[in-house]
Amino acid sequence: MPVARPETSDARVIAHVDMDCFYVQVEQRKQPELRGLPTAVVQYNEWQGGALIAVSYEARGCGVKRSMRGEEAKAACPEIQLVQVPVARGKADLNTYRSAGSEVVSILAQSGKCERASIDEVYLDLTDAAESMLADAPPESLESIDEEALKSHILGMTREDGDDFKESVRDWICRKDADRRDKLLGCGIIIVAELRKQVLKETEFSCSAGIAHNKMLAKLASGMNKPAQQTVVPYAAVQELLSSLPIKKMKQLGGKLGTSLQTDLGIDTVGDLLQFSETKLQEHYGVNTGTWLWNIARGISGEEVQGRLLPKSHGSGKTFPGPRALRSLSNVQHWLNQLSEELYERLSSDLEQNKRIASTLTLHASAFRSKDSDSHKKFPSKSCPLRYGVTKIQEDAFNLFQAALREYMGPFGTKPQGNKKETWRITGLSVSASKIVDIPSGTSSIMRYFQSQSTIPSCSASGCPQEHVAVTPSASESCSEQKSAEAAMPEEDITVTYTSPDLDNSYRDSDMVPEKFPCQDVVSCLSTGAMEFPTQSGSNRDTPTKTIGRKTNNSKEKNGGMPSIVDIFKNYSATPQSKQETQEDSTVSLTSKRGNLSSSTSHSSEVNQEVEDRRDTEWGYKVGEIDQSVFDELPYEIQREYRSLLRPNKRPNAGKSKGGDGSASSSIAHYFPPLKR
Ligand code: TTP
Repeated sequence: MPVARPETSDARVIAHVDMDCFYVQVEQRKQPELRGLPTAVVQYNEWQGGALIAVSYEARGCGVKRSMRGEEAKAACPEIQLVQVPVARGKADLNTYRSAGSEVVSILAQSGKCERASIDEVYLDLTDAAESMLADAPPESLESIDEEALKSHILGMTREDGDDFKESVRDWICRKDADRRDKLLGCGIIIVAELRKQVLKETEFSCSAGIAHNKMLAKLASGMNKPAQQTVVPYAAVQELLSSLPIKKMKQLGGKLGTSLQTDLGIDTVGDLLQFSETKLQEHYGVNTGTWLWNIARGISGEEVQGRLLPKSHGSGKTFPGPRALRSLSNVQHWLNQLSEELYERLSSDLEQNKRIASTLTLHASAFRSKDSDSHKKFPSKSCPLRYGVTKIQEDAFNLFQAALREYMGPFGTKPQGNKKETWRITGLSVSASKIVDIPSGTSSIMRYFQSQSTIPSCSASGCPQEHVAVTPSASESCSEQKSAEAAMPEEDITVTYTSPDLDNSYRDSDMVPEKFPCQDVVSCLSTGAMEFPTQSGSNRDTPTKTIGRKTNNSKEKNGGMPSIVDIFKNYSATPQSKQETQEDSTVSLTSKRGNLSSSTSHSSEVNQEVEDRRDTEWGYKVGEIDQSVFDELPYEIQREYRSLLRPNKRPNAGKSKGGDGSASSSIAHYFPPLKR
């Protein structure tokens, strides 16, 4: 079946910037005497000197690898300097690295659209900058070209024997007869070299970069020549680059899909994919994946640079390998408390600094059962609406854990020690917060609003509350189970990277969606809204709930005179108004009430209460101030609802709530919940 092709965008200039041995560089900046010495950062764990998580290039030269432990590294390179990762709450504390990454991002972001892809990786869309340069000061018109640019590796560049490398690069960049795509890349080379020098000067960190016409190719190129170098993929070199590239090296093919391509279709390299027609690939993997595979085999990727400087989710995790595995509920609770504290700290600073709120709390764990034929069964991940407040997060995380444990252990109970046949061990725990959105401008009291939430029912240990509480933007979300096979823990205590096959790819900063996750990755999909949450029996999706914004059909009359957020959006974008009307209507009030919120009490009393409550706490919401990016950042189902408001005729089940229960379709109303007791 033919599918719309993504825009090939081969005249775009995209860079992928990747810091070199990042944690080591951060530690070396702290301790300059370590510069130039073989150095490695080791995990917080003294066993055999701790696992190495970052290795300097000097140490790599002596044969030290990231897969080693401290003692092995010492044996390979006796002069190696081992620096322990900073520690807080008995676990690795990555804050220093996060801030260092932010320093880099703030420099790079000045050059164009910038997407922070992980703790030490950034994508840049430099198309505009390159086009301006080409128009105003093309490379051939420059008196000299910076040395750093002349050191670039240009894939497929031909050189005669004896040609000077830098001269060849200069010629390539300045070719008058080059096509426009190459000319733009030539400008990209100069711009990226300049940026990398600026990063080095201002932060003391070196980085490498890939420059190409799309993100996929730029990412592939950035790792090809490290450290402190840049690699360019001209359009003409794409096929050669891909033809020998092992299929598993391709982003999103490191997991099951890559394995299936190898075993089911006998594909070893990306180039091998070319033998298969689009229809054939679609037959095997479905329409979208088939088309996607067909495209990547040709170096086509329509993925845009997102323009996102802040993380999509926050997470805090720890692993308990080998004998450290947790085996009692009280131990699990202890660690969940630590992790939740850290998570809350980060949520609070995100709220404070960036005016952003997260709405979903997810618990991931890895575990094994002894004396059990099914010992590889995955520990289910669980989510519930996120309630602001450290004790609430702690409570909910523990309840989610217990619900997951019950499911994991099956009908024979969860007693770890009581029944010798059924014991469990937890080898990794993490809590993460996702579905993060900006608070619209003009809502200055919202922080007080979130900080003042107190007596709200939590996810119960039996699973999830029957009636969810509209305390967070997506309180209509039910507790959910994440079945994805890729549902790995975001990993902070990185030892797990080397010990648990479940967790491969889930390294680095847990607040970033790891680049290497396939789309079905939990964190990624939560953040992008791409994941469907399966309904869990007993969740509020099965339970009729009433919500003000939806029940009143968005009408002011029915809503006790108070417009819902749905009305605001509707008026703002769908109904053009005269200037006079716009001015009159452009400021509406959303009411907030400190204290308990419930989404399923009597509607009329809620409305009356709301009217009263407006006197208590309220914030003005200027329609003209709604930042359009708010919509893009909204969870998918809310975007969908919003968009359906813009296209009322196409709105599915207009006037009805999804599934007839009123809960699933109330997302916008829940998103900025009206206040009630
Ligand atoms: P990477 O970018 O994968 O590696 P790197 O920056 O150390 O080295 P390179 O020059 O080859 O890019 O990871 C960035 C940081 O993430 C790294 O410095 C430490 C951390 N990290 C882990 O904590 N665990 C891991 O398993 C990996 C791969 C990285």
